[in-house]
Amino acid sequence: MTNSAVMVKNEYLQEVINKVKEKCGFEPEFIQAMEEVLTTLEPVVQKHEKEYKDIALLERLTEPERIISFRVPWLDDNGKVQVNRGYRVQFNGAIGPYKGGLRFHPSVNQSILKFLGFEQIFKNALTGLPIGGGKGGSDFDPKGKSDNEIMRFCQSFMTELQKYIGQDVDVPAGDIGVGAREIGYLFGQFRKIRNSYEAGVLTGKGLEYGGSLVRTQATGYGLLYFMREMLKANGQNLNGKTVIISGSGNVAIYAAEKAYEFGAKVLGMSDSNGCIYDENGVNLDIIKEIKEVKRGRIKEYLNYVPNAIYSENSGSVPAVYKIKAEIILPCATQNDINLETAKILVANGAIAVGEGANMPTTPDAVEYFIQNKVLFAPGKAANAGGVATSALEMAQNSMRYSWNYDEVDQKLDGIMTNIFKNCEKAAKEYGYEGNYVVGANIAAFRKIAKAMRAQGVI
Ligand code: NDP
Ligand code: 2IT
Repeated sequence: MTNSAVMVKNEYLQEVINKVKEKCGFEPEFIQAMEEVLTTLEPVVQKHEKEYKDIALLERLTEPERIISFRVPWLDDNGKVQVNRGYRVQFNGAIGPYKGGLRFHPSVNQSILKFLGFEQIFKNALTGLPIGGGKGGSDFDPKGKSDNEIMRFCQSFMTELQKYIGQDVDVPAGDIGVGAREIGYLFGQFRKIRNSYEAGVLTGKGLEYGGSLVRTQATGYGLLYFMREMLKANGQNLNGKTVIISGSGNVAIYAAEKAYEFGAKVLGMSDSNGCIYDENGVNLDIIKEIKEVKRGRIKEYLNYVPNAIYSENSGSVPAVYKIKAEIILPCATQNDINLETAKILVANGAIAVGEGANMPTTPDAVEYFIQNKVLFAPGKAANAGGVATSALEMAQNSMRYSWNYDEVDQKLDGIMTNIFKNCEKAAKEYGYEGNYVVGANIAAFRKIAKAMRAQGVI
């Protein structure tokens, strides 16, 4: 059902998949995300085929409303002009203003941003909040750049982006390589150019200038709230479980924090170079010091805990996934867990996988987990806590008021619990009990399809 090689029987659906593949042949990540979603929608499309076909619903759903691409020139510290490419993919605004993060990473291209924007439509629908789907970013590499270089880049990026965004139009936030520092510089430039304090134009802001409590923690905490519900529904819990987490950025750190709160033990974390293994449980204060304060490499953990083990990545299985654990939380990037890795994880006794990252598991690996009865929490549901809390930040900005920590955290917990219940229910309704991949896609799609149909052919 989730394997992209599987042909669907419904002719309309297959025709749309084929057309998108033909048109977007050079966008492998987008095709992967599109095919993963569309193949799971077959039971719904089968039921409403004529209705959807008449209004070209799937054709419109797979075509972004707008893609903006622009030049980003900036001066480095040596006075040399550098040029990057910026993007914003405004994929679908049927449910609310386009909403989704900005990614700054050298790998960024249109395919990656279309995959992320497409996923975001569904994720945002699942939150139950009024936000459409979008994503943006740049091939800019923040690694090794000075604070001033980051600021000049963000200012140049926003000088162009500000033409296309607004609190009722499109609301960017962070993603890989974009955190509180970058959002601050982006917001400052937006405010200077527009001469207007439109706090709701960006989320993930600092608490002093319109940010929301819990937004920093939200994706990681939300992932664990979803995991708690998924385990509970299957007669399990997190207490005493061993955990491995890929990544050591925003999502990974706060996933680890909540995992500890729920009584689990994090044995390993990673960055793009390699992983650390600490049999006593990874010390998060040290990880925060290395990553949030020093912006260093995870290998530096050994300077603090000499008994820990560092393994450099090599080959097609990232080192962190060779650590034996029960709960697997991929919180780094896409296509991190392939079939080979999935087989190792299952052989090592994994009981559940929770995608903190977007599309970290390849389709054949997802299939393998599900076949082997490993509980699988798909990213568009399990990592929706970040964008949900962004929507709560927008709500607070509109009210010109802020909720306290417990209020936001309780709302986040409620939203994640609800998302789990909706995925569980939709899966069951269509005969896929326990398959939260199918459940998430169908629950989200039904809402988007209704909103699109109601608004006519636009
Ligand atoms: P960060 O930039 O804070 O951290 C990214 C982490 O992933 C770093 O540890 C990075 O290591 C690691 N990584 C490993 N391989 C790669 C690679 N090839 N490309 C990029 N990073 C890599 O990002 P976030 O924690 O915000 O994002 C992590 C994932 O979670 C992404 O998939 C993102 O789309 C998703 N996500 C984020 C949300 C948010 O609110 N921030 C919300 C929902 C999903 P290194 O430092 O070596 O590059
Ligand atoms: O992938 C994601 O959901 C994010 N990077 C967060 C987006 C947001 O608008 O908070």
